[in-house]
Amino acid sequence: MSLSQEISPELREWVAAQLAAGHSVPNLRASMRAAGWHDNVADVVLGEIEARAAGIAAVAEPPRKNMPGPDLSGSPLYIDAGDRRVQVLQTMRHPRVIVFGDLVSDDECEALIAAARLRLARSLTVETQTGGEALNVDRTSDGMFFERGENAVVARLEQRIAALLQWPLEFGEGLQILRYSPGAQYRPHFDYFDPGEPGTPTILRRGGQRVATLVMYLQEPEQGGGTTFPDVGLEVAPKRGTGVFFSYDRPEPATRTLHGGAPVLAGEKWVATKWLREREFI
Ligand code: PD2
Ligand code: ZN
Repeated sequence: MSLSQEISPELREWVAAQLAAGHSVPNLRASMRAAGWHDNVADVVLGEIEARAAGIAAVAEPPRKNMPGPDLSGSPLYIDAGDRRVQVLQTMRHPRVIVFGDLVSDDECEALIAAARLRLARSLTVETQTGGEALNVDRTSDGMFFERGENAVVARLEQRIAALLQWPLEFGEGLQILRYSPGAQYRPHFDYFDPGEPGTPTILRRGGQRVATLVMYLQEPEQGGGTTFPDVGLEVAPKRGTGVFFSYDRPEPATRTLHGGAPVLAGEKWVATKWLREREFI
C-alpha cells in the first residue's frame, strides 16, 4: 500500500501510548483524523499494534539509516576521539561489532570504580512489562547509574564516546557501572526494548529506542567474564581499557545482537555501559 503520509516512529509510539493509557480505538481514530492523519495511516498503525498484541509478527520496521559508529572507511587502525587516539582492534559487519583498544585510561577506570563502589546496589534492569524497574535474575551483577556529566571523568569519557561514535552526547543514557563477583553473569539478551512488551511505549518516550551499546571493561577478572554473541560464536575478552561496541538498526533478533556476560570464574569484573538512543535522552 502506498501511503501519502509518512508513519514516523514517534507516531507509532504515540498511538501505542494512547492505547496503553486506555483510549479506545474509535477515539484514537477520531483524534488522528482531527490532527490531519488519513484514515489509512491510522489503520496501518493500529493494525501493526494489534498484530503485535496478538503475537503475530508485525510488518517489519525498516532499518534505520543513520546509525552511531566510527568512520571505518579506509580501514583505520586508530580513531581520533578528541582527547585520545583509540585503537580499532576488530570489526564485524553482521552483527555490527567493533572492539576498541585503549579507550579508557587506567586512571579513568580507577576513578569510575571508586565513585561507583559507594553506590552499588543489587542491579535493576528496566522491566518492560510495566515500564518500571525490577530485580532481574538474569543479571547477577551489582550496579548503579551515573547521571550524564555527573563528574569530570564521566563527562570526559562521554565526550570521547560522542566523538568516537559520531553520535550526540545528549542521545546517550547515563553511564551504567556493573560489578561481577565470581559466579556472576548476565545471561544473553538484547539491549533494545521489545516492541511487543506493554511497557515499552512508556520507556520509548525518553529518547526513543536504543540503537547501540558500548561496554567498556574497567577491571578485568582473572578468568571468565567475556562478552559473548551466541548467534555468531564471538567472545570478546574483558581486557581493561578496551570497549566492545555493537549497534542494532531495528529492534529485532535479525540484527544478531543477542549478547551476554559470561560467568566470572575468578576475580572481579567491572564494566561501564553506555547505551545510545535514537534521539535526545532526557
Ligand atoms: O558485562 C558484560 O559483558 C555485558 C554483557 C551483556 C554487559 C551488558 N550486556 C550490558 O550492560 O548490557
Ligand atoms: Zn546487554
